[in-house]
Amino acid sequence: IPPQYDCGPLKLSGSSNALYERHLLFDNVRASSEIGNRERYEAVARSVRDILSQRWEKTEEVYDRENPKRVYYLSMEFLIGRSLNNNVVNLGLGPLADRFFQRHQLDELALLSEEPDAGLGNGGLGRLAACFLESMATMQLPGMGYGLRYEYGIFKQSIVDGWQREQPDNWLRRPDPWEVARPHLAVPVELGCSFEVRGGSLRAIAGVPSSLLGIPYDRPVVGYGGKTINTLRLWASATPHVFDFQEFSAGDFVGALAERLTAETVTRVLYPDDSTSMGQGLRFVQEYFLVACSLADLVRRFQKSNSNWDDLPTKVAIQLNDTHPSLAVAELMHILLDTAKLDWERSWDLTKRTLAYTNHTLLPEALEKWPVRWFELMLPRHLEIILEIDRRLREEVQTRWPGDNGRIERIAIVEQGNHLVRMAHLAIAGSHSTNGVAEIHSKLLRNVTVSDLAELYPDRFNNKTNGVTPRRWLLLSNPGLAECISEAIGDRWIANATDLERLRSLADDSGFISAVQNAKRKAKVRFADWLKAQAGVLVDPDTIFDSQVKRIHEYKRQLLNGLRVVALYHRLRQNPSLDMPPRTFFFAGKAAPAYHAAKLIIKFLNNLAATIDGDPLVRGRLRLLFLPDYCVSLAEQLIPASDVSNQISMAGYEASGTSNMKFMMNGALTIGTRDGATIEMAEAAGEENFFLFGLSADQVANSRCWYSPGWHYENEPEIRAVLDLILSGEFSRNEPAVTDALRNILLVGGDTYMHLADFTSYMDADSNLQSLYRKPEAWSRKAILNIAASGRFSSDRTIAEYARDIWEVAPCPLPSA
Ligand code: DL6
Repeated sequence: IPPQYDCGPLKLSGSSNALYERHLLFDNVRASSEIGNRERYEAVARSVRDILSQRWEKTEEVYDRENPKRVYYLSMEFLIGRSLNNNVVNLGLGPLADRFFQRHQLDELALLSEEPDAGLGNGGLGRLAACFLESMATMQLPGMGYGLRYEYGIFKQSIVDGWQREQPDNWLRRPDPWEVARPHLAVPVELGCSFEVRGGSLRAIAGVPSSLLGIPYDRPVVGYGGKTINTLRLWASATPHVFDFQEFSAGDFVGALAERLTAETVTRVLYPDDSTSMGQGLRFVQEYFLVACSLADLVRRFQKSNSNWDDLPTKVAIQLNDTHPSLAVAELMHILLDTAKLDWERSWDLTKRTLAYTNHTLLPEALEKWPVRWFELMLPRHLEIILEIDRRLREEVQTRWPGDNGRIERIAIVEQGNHLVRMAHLAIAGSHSTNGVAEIHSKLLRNVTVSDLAELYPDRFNNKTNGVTPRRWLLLSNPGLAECISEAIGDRWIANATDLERLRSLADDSGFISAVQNAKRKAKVRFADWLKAQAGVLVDPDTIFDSQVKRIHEYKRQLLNGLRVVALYHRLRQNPSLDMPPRTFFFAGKAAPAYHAAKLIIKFLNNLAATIDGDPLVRGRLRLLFLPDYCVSLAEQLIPASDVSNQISMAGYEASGTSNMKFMMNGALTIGTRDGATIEMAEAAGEENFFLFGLSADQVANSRCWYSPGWHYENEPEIRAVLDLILSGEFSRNEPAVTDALRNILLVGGDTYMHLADFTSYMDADSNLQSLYRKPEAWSRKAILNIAASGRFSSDRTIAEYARDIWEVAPCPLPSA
């Protein structure tokens, strides 16, 4: 992808001050004495949107005129976070904004924190989608995101008595200054049944077709340099019939509104589970709603500039982010067969060449399967199409491997007996590309999870290792380090992250080492100040900041990290004069509300924190903090401040990970297992610059059947001491249920995620880490080598690979101004 196209600076019509003052007055119509930070934030954000509007509109105009091949990224999740600072920086308005804040005597931080996080995602998958959109805009690729405009994003987490509590995230309570509603582009969506709300839940009425309306809300996606401004289009559900006036006149005032309420329910809330397909009918409707709206919209755009359906794959690439939008296979077939009136062969060929699928997990419980009867009820035509795809696929396998009925059943789309549609199989069969998100993940996907399909279609399978945008995750969130890097090697790295390689030669330069150390210290102090202001919690920047932040899941093994903290605590208590650098352990992450084991882990960590805090013997030497309500904004504060990144999943289970890359870019050293993209990161930086430990994915697979946690308990004294302490109720006084549940996870239940198998090597790696920390120069040298190697994990690289290998799209730059 050619790196840069110069189309001149943004043109400002009118001064930014005038824009701001106009918004402040006319949007509020209130005396200035009554105006608070929220209103000021809105006025600033609207002014920035005004500034970018022409370029945004121009981008679409150029795409319309040039008619390039476009990419559509379909995703049920976009974890955007805040936009104001990101848009200001990417538009190159940083200096202007500084002067502006000064002139108006505005507290920049207070104002920025008025913006709620757009939390339209659960974790890595949704944040990846947001990074990808930003990279596409930066690289001037004609890309567009399609998602849902959830009224409630990922729940707010609070901790009460150590337990997670969930509160709704009403992020749209105040008007969102970034979105532009486009009701004139609304799309009808037909369903084979109707719905009614009864007893608080949604009930389907079979045989009575109904329709919904998808209303698009657009958000700008500003590329770095402000040249291209792409669009994220989010669909909100509505009813085409606003109000039943007859019912209203007959006195049924609530009934008259029921249809509207039911329709709006579809995009009311994001499902807060990242790892199970929960078998919820509403989720199924959400997925179809996204697919139907987005395909209708992009087909309409395609038809505006193209008259031949055969051009579809040369003008349109649709990437399916996980199986969630994989109904697109049936929907596109439906459009081509029933609207365009093409025959089956041609429709199938066009469908496959247009669609591509990314798999993000091997966890069997997360691989979606939907009941056939839901299709019968809601999407009968799609079911016919899926059954025909299934019939032909079975025939193909039968021809290739005659009589191999077992193989036919393993490959089939419709699981006989259970009457389920395997959405991953549908996505693989109906697309030209299936990719995993790190080398090891793609290998396991191909060799284990869907090996039969991979044998049938070997050319479709490929790997695209994830990446993260260095704009948000370094330039914006760690200005001190960003500045120190730019002073050393110039600022080309911002849009060309491989330039960071040039830092390698500075790893032994004492001047650069101390600059990096100062930047880390500054980020730690900044985080400590922020935490104090946010939560009144004091942390000591002179301790090692050791972090594990991600969704709480057994396979991610926050519990293993907890065992490590217990071991260190135990060591200190046994030997108070032990020489150990002081440590602060940070945990943050949300558990799916119905995932009891994950919630128990949160409880245990909070109990542990309280015991350590209450023990004067370890005060100032050991601290554990569980930071509530993990979100993009919290990550932006904590990651730059961290010295140590924990990536400790059971090998073979973390598809890629992306927080690992953010920590690496910010100069944290990783203590981790050989899993996901961490393997490639260690290769890039040199394994000697990582603290790798634990069983490999092969070892895990080979030892699972005979693994015995009891053996480790009996034979490894520190494990026994740690477990005895936990099981004695030391951290859960008067809470025997907590202790029993932990005993069950770690011992009695067989320790499914093999915490005890990896514990000792984790502790050994931790000891190496402590020794290195005592040599600040050597530590910083490794940190620099990590930053230098992190360029490969920019989402620009990932997107360049998708663009070249899967989408075959090229940049479509705006002409020079
Ligand atoms: O690809 C983005 C992200 C990966 O980095 C994580 O390793 C992976 O767990 C996550 N996958 C999901 C899907 N469901 N589950 N579990 O969120 O994708």
